[in-house]
Amino acid sequence: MENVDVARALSEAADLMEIAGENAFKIRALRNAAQTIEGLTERLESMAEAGALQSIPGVGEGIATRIREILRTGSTHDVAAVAPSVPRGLLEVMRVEGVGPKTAKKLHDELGVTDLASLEAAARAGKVRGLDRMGEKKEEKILKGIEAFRTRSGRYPAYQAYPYAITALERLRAVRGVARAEFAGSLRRCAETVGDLDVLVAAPDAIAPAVMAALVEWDSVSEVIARGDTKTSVHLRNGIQMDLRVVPEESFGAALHYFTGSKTHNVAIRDRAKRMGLKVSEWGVFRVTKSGEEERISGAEEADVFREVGLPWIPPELRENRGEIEAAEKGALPTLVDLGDVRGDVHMHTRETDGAATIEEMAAAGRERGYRYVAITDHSQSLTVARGMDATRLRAQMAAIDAANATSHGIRIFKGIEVDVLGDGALDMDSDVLADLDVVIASVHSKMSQPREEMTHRVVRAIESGLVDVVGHPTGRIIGRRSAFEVDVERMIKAAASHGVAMEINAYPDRLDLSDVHAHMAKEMGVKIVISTDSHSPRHLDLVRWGVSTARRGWLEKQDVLNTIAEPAAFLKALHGPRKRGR
Ligand code: DGT
Ligand code: CA
Ligand code: CA
Ligand code: ZN
Repeated sequence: MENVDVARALSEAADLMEIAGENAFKIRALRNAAQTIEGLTERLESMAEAGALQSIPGVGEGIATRIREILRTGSTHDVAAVAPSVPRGLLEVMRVEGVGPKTAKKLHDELGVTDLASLEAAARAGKVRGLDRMGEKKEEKILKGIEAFRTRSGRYPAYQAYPYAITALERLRAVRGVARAEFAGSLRRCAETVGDLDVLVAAPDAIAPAVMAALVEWDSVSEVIARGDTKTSVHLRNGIQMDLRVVPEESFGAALHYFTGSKTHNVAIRDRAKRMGLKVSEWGVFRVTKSGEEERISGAEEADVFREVGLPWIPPELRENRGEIEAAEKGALPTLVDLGDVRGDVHMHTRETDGAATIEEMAAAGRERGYRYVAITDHSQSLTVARGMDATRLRAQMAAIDAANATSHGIRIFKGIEVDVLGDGALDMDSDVLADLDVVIASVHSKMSQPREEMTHRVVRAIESGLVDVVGHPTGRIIGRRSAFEVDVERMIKAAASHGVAMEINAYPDRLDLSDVHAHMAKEMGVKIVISTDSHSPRHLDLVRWGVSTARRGWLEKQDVLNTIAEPAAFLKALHGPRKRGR
């Protein structure tokens, strides 16, 4: 079980306990613990084994007991205790916009609502409007909320929101008198999903109305939620919310820092400032005098905020309160890998299986990006939906790659495969063919609901085969659609470490697999990373930026990422390690 699962179980317990009317302090403690755990890089399972749970800030004996319960059973005794009166389906009900624990309780007690379906039925039958302080409008809002919940479950993969942010900035920067415009929030931190978009504009007060007008008149806006002098919130056509704030230029840096977050990073910075006799807010940095007066000292630039609290500027991707402030203090911030550091892409498909282009077209796309090498890695035969290759077809493709290398200049095309890891951990290709390839990616594409032990053993067996160079999309998740399969990521990474096998960060933006936290774990355990696009057409090569963002969020530096090596031969040597020495 991963830390995020424990965090979710804790906050769900808190929600259910709130409906049941349990002690508010207990509930608060559970929520705080959930938040802390989400940002933890160490695995709770290992910490529990070592008896170290209580070394986590905010985790006392009571919470530690609950964490152990969750690790063992998936839930806490609190949930069992309230279960007779509070059905679990209410968790979903509370995720509907405008429905919190209080409303959920009312809906349950008075209308017998137990889940999303019964809420919808009650609202459609016009029963919700009759409740105390509800009314017809609220009922409508709930129905809308249910629909929205179903289509998007509240959060969007960042790549779906990103283009809107870019276009919004263009519009806003075009308004006369606007000095600067940037997006902030989770999108700027390069989080994999975003709840809403936060956009910041620096402009004089007199210009603010024109700025707001530029937003609400944009044809991508479907609904204006709130319009004010300094803040306007809208819904965009794809359902996502955008918050626009206008601040004076002298506050822009402080506001950018504040609205970039994360919340827990902000709190830590603010506490630090306080200890130094300063106050940091979205309006600037202030010195607090003995008499309690505040004197503004800076805030036009984001770097001001960090400088005043004695720190170097911290890249937004690191601002999750996962140790970045301590690292900055010690001068130990990582020099994060950059998009420009990437020199090749070694996971892509062609028409031979489920890709849309030829070997030459994919190689040309790599050359256009300035890459020194690409690897063609089509599917193996058991993946019949993708018309996977048998050994004969693969041998023929290898010959075609040799021919392409003979005529194409400026880029080396590696021979590769994305070979299926079969249910028992065997590889879906003859080992003598695999041994002749440059790049062997092993991926799980089938039987994804295997129990955790079986899945872990399966992947570890593939890693131990001595034939695999990279584990492809190691947890199998699809953001917003499919959760990771049950697998012990730590054991997988450990096996990769002892066999010199690399792990992929699949840059496909709804995969981002490994995730930031797991990529960091790999780095810590000495496993090299390959950032790959898994391209199925030439344009997909551009998706590499999402993989780089994930790597940066995982604190990775250039030397942690193999495909930052420029020379094709040097890359292969580093990829193979002792496995294919002498080739
Ligand atoms: P999201 O939208 O859920 O993907 O995540 P964020 O981080 O974009 O969160 P959002 O949009 O609620 O707020 C943007 C930033 O504003 C957030 O990262 C930090 C700052 N912020 C918002 N509310 C608070 C707060 O109550 N306390 C502090 N310290 N910062 C806040
Ligand atoms: Ca946001
Ligand atoms: Ca927001
Ligand atoms: Zn795959």
